[in-house]
Amino acid sequence: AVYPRVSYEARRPRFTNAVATQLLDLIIAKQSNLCVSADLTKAADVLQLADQVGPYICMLKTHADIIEDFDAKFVEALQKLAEKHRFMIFEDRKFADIGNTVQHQYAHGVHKIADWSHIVNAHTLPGEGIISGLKAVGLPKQRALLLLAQMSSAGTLFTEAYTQQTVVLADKHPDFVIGFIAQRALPSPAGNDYLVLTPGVGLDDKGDGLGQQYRTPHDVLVKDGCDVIIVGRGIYKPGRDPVAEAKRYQKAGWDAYLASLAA
Ligand code: S5P
Repeated sequence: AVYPRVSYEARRPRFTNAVATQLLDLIIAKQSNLCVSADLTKAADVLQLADQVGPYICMLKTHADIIEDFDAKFVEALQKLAEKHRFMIFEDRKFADIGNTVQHQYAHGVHKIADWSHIVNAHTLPGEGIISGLKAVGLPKQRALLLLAQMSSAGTLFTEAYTQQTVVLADKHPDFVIGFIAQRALPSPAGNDYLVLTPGVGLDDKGDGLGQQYRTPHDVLVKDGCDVIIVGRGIYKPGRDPVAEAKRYQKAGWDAYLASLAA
């Protein structure tokens, strides 16, 4: 394989951040590298989906700012489901401002993301301050950060140099940055290990008419060495059975992981 696969077990001791080791433990215990993206606009619908797919996932990804009736009760219910089914919560906030501003966006406002989301993500466009700012809020609460190093959409402005610079920025904060949102494995010049979470995964569709591009679990795990597949509409699109689809993607993701180990 182009990207030699090391097992989740063997990589676990390489991480110092508790969220990363917890996530790897869940992946191994549940045999699931599936993150479901619950992009629904009603709190009850997000909670229902989380309860349905919970047994089959390692992580649930949210967009808190699209939930019309977001409140503290929703957060409490989501946390209960995360404990019941044992999955991590990833608020896909994609911070992109200066350090001081993202600190407020992370800790305060309506969503108080740092209080409930194990993992958040950020663009590196503003420079290192965005990581330092988020880390000052998140690390004391035992949280973790993913950096956007690539995107799945057509015509992204990400360049190879930007992607590489993002890895270099991660290498300055390996205690808080546990990985990337990217489309392939990204080796670190400093020798750190990072988890690569990959959106734009679908078994039935090629795109969505708005630039999203889908590849299969096999493509991203075997060919491109990624670690976690992020699947949204492939699982909850109207007409699809979320439980059946979650099981299907869990199996596809795990089979691809096993295939990549053997490759
Ligand atoms: O490059 C990216 C990064 C992200 S986080 N491409 C993406 O699609 N995402 C997110 O993954 C996006 O915001 C959405 O929540 C999810 C993909 O959803 P799907 O329905 O297309 O599977």
